[in-house]
Amino acid sequence: MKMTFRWFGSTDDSVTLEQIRQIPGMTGIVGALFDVPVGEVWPIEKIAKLKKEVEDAGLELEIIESVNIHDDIKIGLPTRDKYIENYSQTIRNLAQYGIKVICYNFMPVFDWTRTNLAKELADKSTVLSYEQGVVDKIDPTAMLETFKSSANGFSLPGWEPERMATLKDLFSKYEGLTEDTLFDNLKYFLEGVIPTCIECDVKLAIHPDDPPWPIFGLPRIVKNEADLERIVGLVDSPYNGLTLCSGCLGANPSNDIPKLIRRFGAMGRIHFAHVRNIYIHENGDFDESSHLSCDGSLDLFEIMKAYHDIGFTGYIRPDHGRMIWGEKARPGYGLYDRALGVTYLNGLWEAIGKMAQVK
Ligand SMILES: [Mn+2]
Repeated sequence: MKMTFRWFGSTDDSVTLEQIRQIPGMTGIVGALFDVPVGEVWPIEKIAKLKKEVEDAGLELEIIESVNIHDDIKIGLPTRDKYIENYSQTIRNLAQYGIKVICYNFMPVFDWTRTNLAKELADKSTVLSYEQGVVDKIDPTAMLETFKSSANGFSLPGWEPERMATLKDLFSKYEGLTEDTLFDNLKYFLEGVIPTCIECDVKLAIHPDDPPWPIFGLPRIVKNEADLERIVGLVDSPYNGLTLCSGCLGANPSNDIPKLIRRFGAMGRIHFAHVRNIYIHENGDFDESSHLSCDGSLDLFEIMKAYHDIGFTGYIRPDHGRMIWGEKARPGYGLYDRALGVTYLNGLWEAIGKMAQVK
């Protein structure tokens, strides 16, 4: 595996490349261009600048999270062909600079949803949390306001103000869209871009829905094993792959994460691993916990063992962390707790590897 760390760029991240470089075992950055509007081609010059910046810091830039999909593609509007062509051109541009994997999601309107970005735990650390009762009652616009006021001044990927300004309009465009139509639209998108992926040797890796069930009446199609199976079958190519996010899929206790890793890993379809833990309450609400198995509901040892057993050589990142030690950062994306997560995952990996040799 290649240990990586998500970074939002020199102007919009409290964490520096130098700090990331000093985390033991760190090899690369999970980067993106956050100032290119969704649907537009990522310009060569901006990609080149990011690549140089990361490499000058002694790190690699081989994976992008995310190149977002324009809503017209997800809705299936006639204008989608133009956006699919733009996406293909972005793939070509990224390939020129050594990008190997592109993470994306296919969630209507919202990339991810939480009801509290700073829930205080018993140890006074704060975490992102989700309460279904709040989502059931709240208007999405009101949720956006809550997010803005508790994001410590940082932008939140997927909740960009420009896009959210048209929230009502977006919701009306998605009206009547079913899971089946969304699958059809994903297939249309994949059939459009996978030939370019093959030509450029860039693998796509779809991120699961967060949380993995429908919210605000919008359909979701990356929720469970059956969905993942359907997705990898839409275009039968290793370039049509997955980002296996343990914290997202794991929010539904019937998703057996180690089983999913073994199954789709054996098919060579997992290109990116997001590994984090969550604590699921009795009513199904959840908090993002520390990575340690005993702090959450997921067994991180079993998850890392599954990756080890499939001989995983792809990219991995600690995903989110708690806010600890007085750090002020983008919620979920501070330095300290994610660095602790990396060290824990590396520790599990080393132990599992050595134990396997003893046998
Ligand atoms: Mn994730």
